Amino acid sequence: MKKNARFQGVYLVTGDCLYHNLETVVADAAKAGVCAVQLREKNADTRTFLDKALALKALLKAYSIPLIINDRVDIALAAKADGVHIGQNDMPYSKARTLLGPDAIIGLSVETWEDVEAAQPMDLSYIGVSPVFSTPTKTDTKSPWGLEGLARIQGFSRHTIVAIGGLNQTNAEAAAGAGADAIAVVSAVCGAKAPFDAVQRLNMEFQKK
Ligand code: TZP
Ligand code: MG
Repeated sequence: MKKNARFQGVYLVTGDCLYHNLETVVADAAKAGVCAVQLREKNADTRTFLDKALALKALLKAYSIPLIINDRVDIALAAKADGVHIGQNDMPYSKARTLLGPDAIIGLSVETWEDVEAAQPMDLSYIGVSPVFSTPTKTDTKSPWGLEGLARIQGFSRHTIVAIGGLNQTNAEAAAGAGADAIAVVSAVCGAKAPFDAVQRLNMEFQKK
C-alpha cells in the first residue's frame, strides 16, 4: 500500500492570491492539472471558511479534483469535501478517521522523525513532509527536512509522500528526485501572475526526473 496514485505531481494549497481571486487561481490550476486542492484558511471565521469550501467544491467537481480542507474536520463534513489535511496539533488521526469515514482522504504533516514513525500504522492518504525548505508562507515550522530528510523519509515510510515548503520551479525536479510523489505549493501558484502557466511549468519540472 505504498503509493496513492491520486497524489502525483502538483498539489495546490491555497494562500494569499496576489493577482487574482481565489476561484480564478483554483480554476486555472485545475485546468492546468493539479492533483488536489487544499483550502487553507488560517484567519477566516467558520462561515467564511465554509462558504469558500462550498464554492471550491462546486468548482472542482467538474475536474474530478479532490478538495481537501486544512485543519477543520467540521468544515470538511459540512462542505462534503473529499477529506482533510491535519497537522500534529489538530484533530488526531483516529478521531478524524472515525468522523469522516473509511473513504475520506486524510493527509498528515510530519515535522519530526518521531512523527514519521508514528504515522506508519495509520491509514493515511499521504504524509506531508513539512517543511522541506524554510518559507515565508509559514514561519511557525520546525527545522526544514531538506532534500536529505525527504530522501530518508522516502526510504522508510510506507506512505505516499507530499513535499511542502519553499518548493518552486527551481527545485521541483530535485524534490521529485529525492522521492516526493507530489509537491504542495502555495506561493509558486497563488503568487503567480499566470497560475495556469505556473502549474504547467511546475509539472514539467517535476516530471523531468
Ligand atoms: N506547511 C508547511 S510549509 C507550508 C505549509 C502550509 C507553506 C508552503 O508555502 P510555500 O509558499 O509553497 O513555500
Ligand atoms: Mg494544521
